[in-house]
Amino acid sequence: MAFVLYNAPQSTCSQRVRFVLNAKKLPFEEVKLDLLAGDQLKPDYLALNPNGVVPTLVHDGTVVIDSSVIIEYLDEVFPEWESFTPKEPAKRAAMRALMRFIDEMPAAAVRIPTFNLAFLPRFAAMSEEEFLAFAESKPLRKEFMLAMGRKGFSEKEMKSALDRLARTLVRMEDTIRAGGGPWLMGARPTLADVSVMPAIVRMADLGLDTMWKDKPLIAHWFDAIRAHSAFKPTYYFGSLLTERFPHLKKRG
Ligand SMILES: N[C@@H](CCC(=O)N[C@@H](CS)C(=O)NCC(=O)O)C(=O)O
Repeated sequence: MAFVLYNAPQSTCSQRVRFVLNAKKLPFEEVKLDLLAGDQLKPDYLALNPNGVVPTLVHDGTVVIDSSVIIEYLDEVFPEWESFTPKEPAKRAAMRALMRFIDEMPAAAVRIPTFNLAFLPRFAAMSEEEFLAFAESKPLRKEFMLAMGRKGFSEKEMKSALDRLARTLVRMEDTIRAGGGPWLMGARPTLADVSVMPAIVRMADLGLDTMWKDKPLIAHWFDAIRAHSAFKPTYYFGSLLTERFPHLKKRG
């Protein structure tokens, strides 16, 4: 049994997969791609993942793409050590509904402050032609890059992304309360917790953790996920933006 994970240390989608592999104590070879250099757009990688994004998992020759699909696959094939999927179909459906919400809302919204605050200097340093060619070569993220441009997302777009993150926190707090906590669906973590984890970690990394200062259930949830044995090996040094981009630290 062999796993190869094509990913990037700081990639939120990759962090979901590393967390589940670590929780299940499944050893994996990690191939680290430099996303700002465009490793994800090279022909060899596009042959594995035509979306030109990370992560991609290769399990004994089987290629699985998309982080939500990968973590469901791992939990189905290896329920050992810790299973992150409830047994009852109704609860499974509720978990999957949360995962879709998370992919659509916080996972997408958190990219806006991430790119504006962390990655923009890299793009601002490119010529307009270089930048347009880079954007053009992205199968999934071309429009996102063009909307951002070399000057970054507008204040209006930043505000709207922060509003979507704020609405996610309300949904999270309500969901934890309804299930009795400390996790989204009650006493055990599920794939929904794993799905939302990187967006919440990213918010804290960008100094946005003040957004849940009046939400003790989220603070408690955050403590619980950070205390999970899979957390530390997932967030090895270089996984946080503040560890990779010194200009973010200077912001305080
Ligand atoms: N739905 C996909 C999204 C993957 C995705 O957006 N990956 C980002 C990193 S978190 C990426 O590879 N970005 C590269 C790029 O924008 O060119 C998944 O969950 O796997």
